[in-house]
Amino acid sequence: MHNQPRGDEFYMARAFELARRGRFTTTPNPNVGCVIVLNDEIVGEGYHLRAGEPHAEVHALRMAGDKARGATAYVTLEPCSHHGRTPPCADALVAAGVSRVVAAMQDPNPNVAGRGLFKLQQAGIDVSHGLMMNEAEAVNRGFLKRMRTGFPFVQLKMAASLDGRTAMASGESQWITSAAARQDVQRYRAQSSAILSSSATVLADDPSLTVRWDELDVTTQQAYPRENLRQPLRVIIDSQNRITTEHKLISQAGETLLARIHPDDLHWPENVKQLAIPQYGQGIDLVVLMMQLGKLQINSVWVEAGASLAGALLQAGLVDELIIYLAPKLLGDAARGLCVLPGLEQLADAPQFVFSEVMPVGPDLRIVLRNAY
Ligand code: AOF
Ligand code: ZN
Repeated sequence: MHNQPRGDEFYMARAFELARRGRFTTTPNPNVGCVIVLNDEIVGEGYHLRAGEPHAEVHALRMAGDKARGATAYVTLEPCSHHGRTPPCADALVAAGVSRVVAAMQDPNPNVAGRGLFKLQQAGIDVSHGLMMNEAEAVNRGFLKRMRTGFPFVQLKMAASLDGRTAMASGESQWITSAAARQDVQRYRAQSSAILSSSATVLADDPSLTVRWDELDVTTQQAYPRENLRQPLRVIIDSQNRITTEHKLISQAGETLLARIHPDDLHWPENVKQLAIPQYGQGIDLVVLMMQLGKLQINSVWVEAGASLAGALLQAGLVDELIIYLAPKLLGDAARGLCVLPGLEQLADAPQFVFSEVMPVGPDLRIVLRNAY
């Protein structure tokens, strides 16, 4: 038991803990958590697990029952005001007789955008927002970017030697980084709405580009029961129609999207779709691709590709975050470099980043960087 009343931040922190439980499954919806507190006691808790299923507030209200009357609801995102796949949470909070609502941030979804808070206020509820906003931004980077800009949040993953090389001159490249780094990649894949790669990578390595539950680390497995496993959309840039039904990823669980200049009329399995994207230079227009993925409600894109696509995405200004696994090896200057940046001649034009995290992962280092602007 406790004597001192616990502050708003304590309960909001709990709501964020709950929200994060949805991180593998809520896409295209955001991660949301809700805590209902009466007389300094938590009487209801909930989080959003999957689109189409109840929102966080509904779970928390169900648990609170009659104790919601006169209580305070802490929500990590403004309660919704619209009829989507589910009815408005603002109405449910009003009906339950909640007397105060604290939202970490407003929901930029144009269907909501302040109307949820307004509805609550109109019903005489004491409403505030703007608590732990850094957390609120961090937990839904993809959803928030898509709602604000129409574009998904893009993470570019690369693996390199200490001298920034990715493969020997011969092309030999498998397993530059450790098994621990590959396990870490599985966790990132599991949190992404989509995995993006190129036909060059598919032709070279024939990857599955799936999340394999058995390969997740134990902590992630505990947070993400096998029966909830979701396969991110696989997006393959295939401007020359080189992918065939023989490639491994085509027969994997989940959906595959082939981004092509000229879709063909061959008979593809029902979970494989083609998306027509205009040509730009040697390939497809990557900006249009990202915009189209946003329209398909893709919140976040995890890129695993070679030096050409990596460079092209960087030069198009489409990368929000770089994740580099650095192996403690030297491959020498004949080995292949991390990314192709055609036309880059002056240092002043070099893409620039800010380190945001450095973390040992097994024998390797994981370095996370964000854009300098
Ligand atoms: C909330 N609580 O737990 C979530 C919210 O189609 P629907 O009904 O699932 O609505 C999805 C939208 O609702 C989503 O885009 C976002 O604006 C909001 N998500 N809102 O009050 C929740 N997941
Ligand atoms: Zn809602």
